[in-house]
Amino acid sequence: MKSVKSIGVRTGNWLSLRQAQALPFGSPDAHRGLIAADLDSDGRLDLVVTALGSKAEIWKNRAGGEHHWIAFDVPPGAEVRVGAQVAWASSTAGYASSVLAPLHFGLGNAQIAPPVEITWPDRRKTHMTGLSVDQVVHPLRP
Ligand SMILES: [Ca+2]
Repeated sequence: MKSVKSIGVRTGNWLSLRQAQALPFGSPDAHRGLIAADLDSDGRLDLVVTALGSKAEIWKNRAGGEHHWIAFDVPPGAEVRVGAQVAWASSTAGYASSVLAPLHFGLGNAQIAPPVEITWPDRRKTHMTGLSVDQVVHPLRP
């Protein structure tokens, strides 16, 4: 039997199940696993979720706006800093969840990505500046 009492929303607040039913996610479920990835290469992260006793679901991100992004195709163990944002390439992201490469960074209205620092698994570093937005970067190891 599924038991869902609340749901987390983007603002970091929790909604009651009754409030959550008004959101455009369909019926509430006891979701456990999650993968965030840009499945259709439109620059918006989509979600694949699993639920107890149910089939996996794909939640396509249909958010509007003209926000920019940049992504880096790096191996597990690499760390990427884009301005003040940092992300680590890993194949796991918590209980029953995973991460798909590339690492994705939101850039808001920026027309050029902030300075980038990549720390490779062997601790060598690569620095990049002036990168165009809305692209997947395939950096070469030093
Ligand atoms: Ca997408």
